[in-house]
Amino acid sequence: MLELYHNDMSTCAMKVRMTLAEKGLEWKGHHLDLRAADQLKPEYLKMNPNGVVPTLVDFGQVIIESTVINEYLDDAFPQIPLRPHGARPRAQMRMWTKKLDEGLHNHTSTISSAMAFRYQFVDQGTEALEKMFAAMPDPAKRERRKDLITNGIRSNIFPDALRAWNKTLGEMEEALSNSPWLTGSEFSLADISYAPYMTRWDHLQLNEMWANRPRLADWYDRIRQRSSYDDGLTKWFSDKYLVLMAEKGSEAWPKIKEIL
Ligand SMILES: N[C@@H](CCC(=O)N[C@@H](CS)C(=O)NCC(=O)O)C(=O)O
Repeated sequence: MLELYHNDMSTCAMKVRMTLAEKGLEWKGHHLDLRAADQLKPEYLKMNPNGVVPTLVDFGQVIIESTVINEYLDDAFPQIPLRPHGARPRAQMRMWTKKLDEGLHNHTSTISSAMAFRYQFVDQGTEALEKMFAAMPDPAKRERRKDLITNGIRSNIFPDALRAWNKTLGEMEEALSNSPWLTGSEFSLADISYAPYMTRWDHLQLNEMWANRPRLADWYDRIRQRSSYDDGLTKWFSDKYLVLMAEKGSEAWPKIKEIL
């Protein structure tokens, strides 16, 4: 039995849920409340020492890291393959997922926290916040979180995060110029991996970032038409988060436009 420790609006959890849905796999979910710091509880840290979601458990075997989990699922359940055929598209697929793991995901957290999620922490009180910071295993991430909660979009790291994503959206537009999917003719884990991030920009009202990128806009439309998108993403959307992101996203847009 597959068990997934996840969160409704987490981009990394969305990636894995969409993969499970594409493969038609049954799974049992354990939902973690990230604002209540469930991910930092000692029991959970034993499985995932990084204190993040998702974590997959397959008959007692613990797998962490969403990219690794997705490739694990593709190895363990090969009936519906999600890695493209051929060495070259497969290498491209890994380049796309590597980019997320080596910086883009952190940039996403920076943008999301600075623009919207920081407001969920503001009313938690100093004591609760200090307790959360103290429990965070990664000191660099702790400092980043403090900075973003305090400074929001005025944080010094915000503009670079935004520009890095804007550049990546340009690269996606380019990659889609000759083929329907990011690595060629086959839908793959690369497309799945970027679907939650486009969704995040959409929720934060950043659609202008693909106003002049028609292939990317079309890719996003086609991604949303897949039933796995409903099962892995839409079904889990939380109204509370959607309202917060839409409201704070619109408010921040003039400043963002200036940075871009
Ligand atoms: N590299 C990890 C990143 C996981 C991650 O950052 N998860 C976020 C949600 S998308 C999380 O659990 N955040 C809670 C926190 O940082 O306290 C992966 O791909 O699984």
